[in-house]
Amino acid sequence: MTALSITNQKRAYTDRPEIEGATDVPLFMRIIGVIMAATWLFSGVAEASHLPDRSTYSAPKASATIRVDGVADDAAWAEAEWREIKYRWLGPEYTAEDFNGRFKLVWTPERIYILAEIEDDILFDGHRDPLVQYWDDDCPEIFIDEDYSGGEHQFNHNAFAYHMSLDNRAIDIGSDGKKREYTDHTESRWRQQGDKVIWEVAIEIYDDSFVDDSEENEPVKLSAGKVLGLMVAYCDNDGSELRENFIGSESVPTGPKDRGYIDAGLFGKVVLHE
Ligand SMILES: [Ca+2]
Ligand SMILES: [Ca+2]
Ligand SMILES: [Ca+2]
Ligand SMILES: [Ca+2]
Repeated sequence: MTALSITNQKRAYTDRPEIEGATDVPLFMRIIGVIMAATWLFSGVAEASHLPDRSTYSAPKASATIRVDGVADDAAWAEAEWREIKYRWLGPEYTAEDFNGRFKLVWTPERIYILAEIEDDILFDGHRDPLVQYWDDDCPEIFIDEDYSGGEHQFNHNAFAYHMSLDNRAIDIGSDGKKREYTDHTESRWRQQGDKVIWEVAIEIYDDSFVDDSEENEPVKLSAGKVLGLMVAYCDNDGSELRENFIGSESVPTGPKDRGYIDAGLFGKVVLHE
């Protein structure tokens, strides 16, 4: 579809703990992940269900159909506000040319729709298999907590962390601790427009009763007044073994900044309105 700049350059970054994605990860590392989450969930710092100063996003109902095609000319997008992806969770300072991103959100009773506008100097897919180190390839990450409950969600479906791969699949960790595709929850298309990547994703919303491999799962019907937890982030890699930056739409004032895949208490609040 587009020219992906794939390089063989492999630089070892050792300053970031990599426990995301549990398959192939030793048991003790998984236990460390759970202890980390428990520590933050039950420490005095995070007594409430969410960290302080979460953003609130008022999402309008789409007045017309959105075509998920990586082209942002759908009338419904004009009704929604931009929200910046600006908090540096991992990696060194970066330039606006290296990464700049923002998103907006609208909804229908069936799905939420996210439009992300991303500037990234090099698009990189170093691990062609979408289940291998998916967070270390260029990858928008969409975190959704159906009921804005907050809380731990690493190996359960209290919340989802959809990692959108460059081939438009959605990956997260299942309740068995293994990496899985949740592509059937989503519809994803992106295209380059000048120096920007326009990425449209439609997502069906599942609640915490979701069971992996069950035929019985039904997405939640959305309506005005509903409150969800949400953040959008971007894993930026420009040719390294591990991602170089991880940048999100919510601040993380305390604790490990990359723990959104464990702790739904970081998520912002989305309120659906007519
Ligand atoms: Ca479109
Ligand atoms: Ca970049
Ligand atoms: Ca929840
Ligand atoms: Ca990149």
